[in-house]
Amino acid sequence: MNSRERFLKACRCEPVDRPPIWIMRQAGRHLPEYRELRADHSFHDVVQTPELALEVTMQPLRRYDVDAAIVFSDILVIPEAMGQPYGFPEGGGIEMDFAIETEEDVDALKVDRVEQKLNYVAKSLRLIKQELAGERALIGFSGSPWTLATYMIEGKSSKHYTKAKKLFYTNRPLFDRLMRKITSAVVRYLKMQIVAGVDAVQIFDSWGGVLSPDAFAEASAFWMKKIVDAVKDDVPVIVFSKGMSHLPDIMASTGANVIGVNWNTRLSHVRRSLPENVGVQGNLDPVILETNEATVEREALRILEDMRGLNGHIFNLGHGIAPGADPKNVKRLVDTVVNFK
Ligand code: 1CP
Repeated sequence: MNSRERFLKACRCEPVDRPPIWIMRQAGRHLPEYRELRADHSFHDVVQTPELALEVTMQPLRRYDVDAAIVFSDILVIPEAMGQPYGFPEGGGIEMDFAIETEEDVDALKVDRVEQKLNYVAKSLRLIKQELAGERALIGFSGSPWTLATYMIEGKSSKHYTKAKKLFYTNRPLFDRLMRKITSAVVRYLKMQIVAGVDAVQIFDSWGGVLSPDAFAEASAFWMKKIVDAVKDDVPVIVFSKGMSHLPDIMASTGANVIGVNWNTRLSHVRRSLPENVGVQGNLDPVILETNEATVEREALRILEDMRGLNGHIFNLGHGIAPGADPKNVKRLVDTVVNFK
């Protein structure tokens, strides 16, 4: 069983020799070779130049025996392709060129040329696919409509998501109008990634957990289900709504094959609360990768033992890796999972 087969079997809750592993945001700032490359190229350059995106995507695969690659890109390429560019302010986080506030703003967003504008992602995916040669799985991704909407409505990274929530609670017609557009752009984008050869896709709903259960169902899960319905016949879909794994019924309503789980829940409990054919992905606390190798191994084994005998587990962190993670610790994590019997 090679890595790609192991990963795909786990997505379908079939038995595997050991859980597959990859790490959310495995390429990027925790790797010195990434920081070195970024000294000469802007983030946008790396994302939009297929040869550079290939290089950065492959960097973690040279160091670690992860079972999957995830294309180097960002969730914010969708608003950018719709006509709302983003940048990086001095103090960190994200800044959009403007915020979406009115009906005119929503109507000005374009959906029809998303594939052409994001064709560089398709090119990167073809290069990566070739390099992986069927040995390791290739994951494509998108932001969820809700998570993208938070950036688009707030106009930047946010702490409390007040503008986005207010629009949802006080102007549903306008909120839904925006969500319909984002959702159809995401569907077109993921279909393009599938044509380019991805083995699976993940929807990053990083800010789903800031909503109450009913608001989450209507503002996020409802729209993710439309995306899952549109692509699930082609490839397995992983839905990661950070901070929502205590509501497995709503998570399962998205129709996802696999649910991403944050670290504050017991993984086996979530797995048993989901329908038999829905797997889980997770859920090591990313901070553990900033400790030491013995701690990493002990905490990884805790999760592996908790999940022993249960199919449908993809090992991962409970959220993206932090820039402060030590590559030695990451290697120990991956080796612990790879050697687990
Ligand atoms: O080079 C740099 O310093 C820029 C930092 C960076 C990186 C490495 C950004 C800006 N994006 C990325 C790559 C990225 N982003 C990947 C591919 C890397 C990989 O997985 O190997 C992926 C999957 C993302 C997805 C992403 N972007 C998410 C969802 C994932 C998550 O961790 O929740 C989110 C919320 C973003 C927005 C974003 N892009 C970049 C930053 C710094 C942020 C977060 C800003 C914020 O906190 O609001």
